[in-house]
Amino acid sequence: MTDNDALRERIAAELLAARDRTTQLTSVVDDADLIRQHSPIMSPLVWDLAHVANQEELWLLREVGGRTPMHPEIDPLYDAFEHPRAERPALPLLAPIEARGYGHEVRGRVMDLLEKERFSGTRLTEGGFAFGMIAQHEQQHDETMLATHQLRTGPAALSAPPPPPAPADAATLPAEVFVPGGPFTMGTSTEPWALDNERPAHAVDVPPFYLDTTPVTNAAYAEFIADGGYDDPRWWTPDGWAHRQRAGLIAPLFWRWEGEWVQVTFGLSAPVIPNEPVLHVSWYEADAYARWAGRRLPTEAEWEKAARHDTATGRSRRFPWGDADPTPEVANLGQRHLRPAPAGSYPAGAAPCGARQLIGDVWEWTSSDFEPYPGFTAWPYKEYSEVFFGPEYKVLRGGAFSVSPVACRGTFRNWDYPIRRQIFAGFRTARSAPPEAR
Ligand code: AVJ
Ligand code: FE
Repeated sequence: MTDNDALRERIAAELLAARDRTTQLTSVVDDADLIRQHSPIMSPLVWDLAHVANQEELWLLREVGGRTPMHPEIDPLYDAFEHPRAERPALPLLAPIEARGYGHEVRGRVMDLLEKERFSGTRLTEGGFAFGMIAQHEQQHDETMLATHQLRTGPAALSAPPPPPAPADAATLPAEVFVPGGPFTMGTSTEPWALDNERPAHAVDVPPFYLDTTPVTNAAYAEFIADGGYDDPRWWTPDGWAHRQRAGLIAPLFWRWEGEWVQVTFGLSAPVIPNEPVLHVSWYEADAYARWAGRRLPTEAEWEKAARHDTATGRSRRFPWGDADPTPEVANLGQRHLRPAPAGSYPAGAAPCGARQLIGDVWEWTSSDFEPYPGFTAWPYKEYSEVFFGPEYKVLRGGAFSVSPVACRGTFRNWDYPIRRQIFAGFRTARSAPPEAR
């Protein structure tokens, strides 16, 4: 088999995996549920369904394949910049059966195109980039659709086996790990399907610091609540406190007090699991917790150094465990389970510094604003990253149980507003090493 044949097979498998997930998420509820808006901050599921097909048509059939538009009149409906999410239910959207048919048509033509693709001559096709970008795009919307499912009320529609129990050593792990100071390589210039905001690779000098070995657990977070953390402005930034007051925050989204903390997960209510990473907290809450704990959120550079820097060789790895793609033994990814695994899980996926679960389980808020790396150029379109750069978005790292492996790596950057809680976000905390530890 030639390298091109292997790439073609990998692409076909990734496109198929994405479509299987999309089909699953849009077939477990009825048409009325697909059309309904479950939250003003989310699109109706039927919008995501046609939007992924429309992006696939735009990038693979039109840009790569040079084909003429199939239905140019629907393009504006599925342009995320023309209509904010709250307006989308009122648009003359394709009905579920039409949206599925459109996706199927596009995919059939893409598979024909892929057969003859040589992956050379243009930057879009080099290494199969545009195909990888579209597989990632559909999987990103599959994650968004999973968040819509979590916001949806009514009988449970999704289920999955629980993650494996915590390994024996989880209870005796050190609370924090040490990451030595010095330069490391952040970002990538070689990962073929890395998106523009992950590029280029560049050296960053990171002073020595300590990082939590695992994400912050529900039990630890419940102590913050019980200690009056939500009522003490000392722990909050001014913006965070104003938001806490305005929004009436008292606990993570989907938590309810019933004599004990109870959490609703995809339509099922159950007591909060103490050793599970906390989920559905805003950046403001994560930041306040860290201050209460006498610590702080890690910067994005600290997070990536902990996850990728191999102190033995000085190289940055693709993932905490090395350069190999994720497997179920090293990380909780891909909606295989519909919740994070207990803190301390996946010893085989630990980073050289000893931190666990940096990839998978929960997205981790960092203290950093979403900004371009030195030497950044927008590619292939400004609306993926560039239009979002600036202080109003905070960076999240590491992916979650909700994220496909194709859209997750040590360099991958996600971002959102500091008030957002429907995303599958938790966090871990850090502290700078005192001078005597340097
Ligand atoms: C990278 C998750 C912030 O959902 O807004 C999907 C991904 N971009 N379609 C988003 C994305 C265009 C993006 N995030
Ligand atoms: Fe999109």
